[in-house]
Amino acid sequence: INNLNIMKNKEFQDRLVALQERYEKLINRNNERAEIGNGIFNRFKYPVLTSEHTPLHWKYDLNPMTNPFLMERIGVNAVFNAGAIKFNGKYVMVARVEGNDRKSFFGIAESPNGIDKFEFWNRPISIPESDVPDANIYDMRLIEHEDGWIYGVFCTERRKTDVPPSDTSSAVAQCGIVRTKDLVEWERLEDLTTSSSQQRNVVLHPEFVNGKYAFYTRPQDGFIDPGSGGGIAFGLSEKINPAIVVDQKVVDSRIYHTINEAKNGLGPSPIKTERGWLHMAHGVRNTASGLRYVLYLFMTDLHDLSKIIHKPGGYFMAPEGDERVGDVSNVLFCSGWIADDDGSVYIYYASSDSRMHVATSTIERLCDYVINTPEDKFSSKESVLSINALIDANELYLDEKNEAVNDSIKVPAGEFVSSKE
Ligand code: M1P
Repeated sequence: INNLNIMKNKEFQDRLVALQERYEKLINRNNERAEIGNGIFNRFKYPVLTSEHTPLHWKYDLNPMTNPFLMERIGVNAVFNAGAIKFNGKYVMVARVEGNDRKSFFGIAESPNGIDKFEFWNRPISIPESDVPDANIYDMRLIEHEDGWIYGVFCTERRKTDVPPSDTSSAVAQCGIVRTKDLVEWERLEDLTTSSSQQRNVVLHPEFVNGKYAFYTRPQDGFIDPGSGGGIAFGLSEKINPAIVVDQKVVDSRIYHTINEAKNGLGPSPIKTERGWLHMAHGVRNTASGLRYVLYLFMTDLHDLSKIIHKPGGYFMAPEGDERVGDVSNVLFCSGWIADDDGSVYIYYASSDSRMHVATSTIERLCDYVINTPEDKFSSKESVLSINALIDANELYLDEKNEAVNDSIKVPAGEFVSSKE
């Protein structure tokens, strides 16, 4: 028995050392820019948060007496759809952590530089419940509001009550709201009230609008299917607790034969720029291999938040390579970005409901992209016209073999040629 115990203890110790080494290596790995990119943003080689980034003490009973084989007792399936904020000089994500039991919860991870070395805080967040307990909570957007609070708006999912017992999958999604000053103590407010039976992808605007709290909503009839609803909407609430949006005005609707034909939803809270409010959203279309989620950008008017002033055609970012595969394949989803003081933008996006990545850009580049990318004009003929207009404009910069000439003499000195405004 003694020998057996010694062997078990050795197995435990060896496994512990191996697990710790693997974890430390992962946490301390340097990230690298992935490729030459498209000039709009840069991808990075490694995901920034995965299930492997969750601390060992969340998953393993570390007592050799009660867990002699050092088995994983609680599994973490995925880490994705994170909200993001710069807090105390650190790049912080509040990630959706999903256990093997399919329940999601929130975990805070921070990095010194925004691109690697993300490490989870000691414990997941304990979100207080409201009067009706949540079955599942996920996809928190973080908003530093001008009222002085940091808000977390998230989806709270509960089982539908008016269905027969045999229906074990119908659910209701609504918007839960919490607030904090330190990311440690979280106060739960009443859920957002709207007239919609289903509400996901709700975002709070960071500033007051006419002295009121402003929300972006996504009214839907069904849990997954938008039905007659869908589209990113905008509405005001007198108070934050309770927050009640009576009128939801659709700002960006679903459109036939576009990237958001099936549905869409706002991503993180918008970024204020000199040109307008910059928004990131996801657009969904149906395909023979299932739903495809891509990311797109648009800009709203500084003074009329419900008015889109620029909307590039097509997607900003779509799943690529390994990003295409995961629990729900062919999905990119973004609910967090950080605009840094130097104009850099860190875009935290999830791939295929499995892991988090970062892409970097700048406010200047994103505004240039949003303002100067041709709009979707809804037909193949118009797309060809856009390409021909670009070719015509490029003639000055092509040689007789139609190859680009790198001739600075042809660019008038001091003229910024890429902006049409
Ligand atoms: O599985 C893809 C995404 O599906 C939902 O988003 P939406 O309501 O826009 O369809 C959410 O469950 C989201 O978490 C998930 O990533």
